[in-house]
Amino acid sequence: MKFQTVCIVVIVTIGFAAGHDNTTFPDGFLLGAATASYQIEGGWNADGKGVNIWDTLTHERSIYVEDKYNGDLADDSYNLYMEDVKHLKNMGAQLYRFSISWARILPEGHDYKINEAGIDYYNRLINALLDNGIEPIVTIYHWDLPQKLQDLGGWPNIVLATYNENYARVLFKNFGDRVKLWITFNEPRTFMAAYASDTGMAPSINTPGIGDYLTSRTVLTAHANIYRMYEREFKQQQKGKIGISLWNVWCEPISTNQVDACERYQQFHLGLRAHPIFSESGNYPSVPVKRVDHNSRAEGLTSSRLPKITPEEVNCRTGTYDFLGFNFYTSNLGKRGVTGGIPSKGRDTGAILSQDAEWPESASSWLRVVPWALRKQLNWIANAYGNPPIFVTENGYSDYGGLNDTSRVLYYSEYMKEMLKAIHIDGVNVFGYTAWSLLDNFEWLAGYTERFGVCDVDFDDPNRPRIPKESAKVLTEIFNTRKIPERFLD
Ligand code: GBH
Repeated sequence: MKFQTVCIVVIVTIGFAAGHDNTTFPDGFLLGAATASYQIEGGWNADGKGVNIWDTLTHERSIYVEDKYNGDLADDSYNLYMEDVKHLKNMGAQLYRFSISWARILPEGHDYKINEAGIDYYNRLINALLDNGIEPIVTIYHWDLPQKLQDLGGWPNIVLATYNENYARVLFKNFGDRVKLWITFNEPRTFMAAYASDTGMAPSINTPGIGDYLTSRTVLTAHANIYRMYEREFKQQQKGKIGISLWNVWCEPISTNQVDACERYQQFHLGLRAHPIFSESGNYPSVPVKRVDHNSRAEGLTSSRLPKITPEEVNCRTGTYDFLGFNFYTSNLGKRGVTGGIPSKGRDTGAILSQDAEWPESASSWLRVVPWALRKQLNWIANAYGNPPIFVTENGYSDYGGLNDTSRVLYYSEYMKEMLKAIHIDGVNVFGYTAWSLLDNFEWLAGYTERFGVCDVDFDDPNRPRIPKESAKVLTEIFNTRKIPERFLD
């Protein structure tokens, strides 16, 4: 504790010495916007693309999607990507985070059949970005698993780690000469939950407390193997950086005697993935292991539902990062208590969550506006993992649409202010930020009913015109001046 206090004081002094004020982005800080393939591309069966689990879910079980709609056309970025590049350029974005559709590159998931039209598409996009001075930051997997791999059981099947590594190699080979920032996975926490309920995200498989932990294991194996493979085969020549994007919701103790419930929540929802990669132990944090082992025994199981990490795996995993990607939107209130079926991760976690009715709402039931929580969460990460370089890969706000998005403008300015306090006052090592999202897009199970874009898209118009909202104009100002405008300072 003492040591930390000393560090913070030193950093503040350096900050002032260099002439920074707390509402200015540090030199070299990267600013841009983000999207994901299934949410924007469309072209679901164009030019040899294979079927993925979101095609299957939206076509066969559209009842799960709020407006029964799908990503068949979405923003049509498969054809209109130059429009996206134009808007990024107009905003002064330094970088663009997008994801690659696995089934567009490898229609069946395996690397024996490469779809050249898919390679061409991403080559055109990457080259257009670079021609306009925008750096690509590429997510290798943002939830659109090739259906053929789901047919083998999907992520709970450990063999997917190998197939995922083979897919990543195809990307490094084809795009690594120009792409220098890579993200292995977007939000394992979210897509592991897709194996814990049959009314949820694709593939919507009901194996709670088991399939979700197996998914988590496969992801950790794949991430580490991809990192090591890049080191062995590409890094020397391509000189890129690799991270993983983790999602978490801050947990604020509902009262001062409930701190342990929120700490446990952090360990289950963030620590289970972050600890093996970012801590020196290379292993799971101890609290979740003990609790899942205990519950497994109580349920009469001979082996724990949380598969152990072997000593060889520990060595391979720790330090497999150049940065920690972090997606952050909102906060919960937490207290001790048991919720969820037997077995389930919710039950294992032992925290009951709610939100404060005073926190301003968005169009998404889970998302309330709680800017200070970002600063607390960033500090939690910095303290837990030795202050690693953090890239905020997602942060954003949903409404029901419209160009005059005052609430989103406030959301961005308030969250950015808190992030800058974490950087300047607390010394947290955040080096980049991409706003979610560049465009209104297919918001998964919410379909097109919730809008996260800073550019409006008209989904009734087959030409999918994009129009910058008020928030895009404010981000333009922030990206260009590299500080929070005077009028948003209290
Ligand atoms: C991110 O997920 C995703 O990376 C991105 O693709 C997405 O568009 C963006 O956020 C906005 O949601 O319907 O009550 O079951 C953030 C985490 C996980 C939040 C799934 C919504 C579903 C809540 N998301 N969750 S619910």
